[in-house]
Amino acid sequence: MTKKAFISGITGQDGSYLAELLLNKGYEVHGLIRRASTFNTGRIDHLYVDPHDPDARLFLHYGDLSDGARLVSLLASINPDEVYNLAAQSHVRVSFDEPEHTGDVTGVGSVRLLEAVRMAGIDTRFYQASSSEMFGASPPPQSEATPFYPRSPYGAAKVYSYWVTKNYREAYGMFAVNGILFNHESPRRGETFVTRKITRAVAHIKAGLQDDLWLGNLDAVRDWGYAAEYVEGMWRMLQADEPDDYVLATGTGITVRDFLEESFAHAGLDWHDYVKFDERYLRPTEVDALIGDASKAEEKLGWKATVDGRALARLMVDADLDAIGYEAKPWHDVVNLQSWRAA
Ligand code: NDP
Ligand code: GDR
Repeated sequence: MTKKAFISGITGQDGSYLAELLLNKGYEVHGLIRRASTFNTGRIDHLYVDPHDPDARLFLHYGDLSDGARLVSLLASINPDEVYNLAAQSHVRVSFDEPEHTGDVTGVGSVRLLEAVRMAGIDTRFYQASSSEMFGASPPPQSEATPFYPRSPYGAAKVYSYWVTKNYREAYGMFAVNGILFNHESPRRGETFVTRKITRAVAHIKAGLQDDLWLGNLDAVRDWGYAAEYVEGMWRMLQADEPDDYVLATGTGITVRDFLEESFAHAGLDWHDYVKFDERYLRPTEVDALIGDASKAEEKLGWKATVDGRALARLMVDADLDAIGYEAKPWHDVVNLQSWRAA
């Protein structure tokens, strides 16, 4: 029997890697997408097959985590074996600008989906995209046993989702798990998260298309891993014998400044020449240091990260150079690229 998965947030970074992983494993994948006035499926277009094709295994459905009735009817008609709740207003800085919306989607949205599973009366396993932001001010290393101390409306909304997922597990015997994931990045990372903002700027500066890079706090420490590896961990959590909560992380932390240095140096540039400070990118309350202890996931799920923050910086710079058509070869200089663009 073909397994069916339902993914909210399929158009996001993680959703796209997870859809790829599940399709490769033979799943039929159903994704929730928001109606937008322009196409928002760029990250999954390469997976799309016309639904009229008898071999199609990826199906997209309009819906929104703010619309509970739609979630109930969708889940009842799809009857998935696994539900992955990846949808969220996921930007921490933006959550200070839009706290109510963030609470509604990133917090209450999770209970809408859990309740939809219950009301649809389906037997399914549920994954909640919990976050290291829940630890906030609790000092590293952070593990499943570390107390939560969120420092943003986003972090607080994720704490609510964490507890409500755990509550549905205990109250209704649902196979519902929290993956507490530390920062994970990739060439598909949204352009306003700091890693991608940096690597994209490196490529544009190298190509002579950008002069400056405006950033906020460079002292924050993050445990950056590679998103393609983290979605494998999500899947493994739902294949376990018992539902449980797991941290996924690399176990090493570097500062934003370190990531900057590695990214610029990889392209033969010195970041000091380009980076400027803009207080708009500061947060009213910052999370100073996140470094995860993922030993439980290694022991129980056999999951381990292999790409650390510095390797990730190099990988992302290469991808961003490729994306603008810049071949990172010594003989291919900026002048050539500019003439290529003009052609
Ligand atoms: P993205 O921001 O890349 O993707 C978020 C997804 O949620 C998009 O598909 C977006 O749709 C969708 N979405 C937003 N609002 C709604 C809504 N109201 N209804 C339905 N869908 C909605 O996030 P990531 O892929 O990076 O992260 C996936 C999940 O994991 C998120 O919940 C995030 O908070 C969490 N997380 C991420 C970590 C990371 O480092 N990446 C670490 C820990 C947790 P659209 O494309 O239309 O905007
Ligand atoms: P984060 O990621 O808040 O950890 O949340 P982000 O990349 O936004 O910030 C990381 C650190 O970089 C500092 N910073 C800047 N950040 C941004 N976005 N833009 C800047 O210009 C800038 N300058 C410095 C920030 O202050 C911060 O300390 C991500 C999201 O994916 C969440 O959804 C997820 O839950 C957590 O990771 C784990």
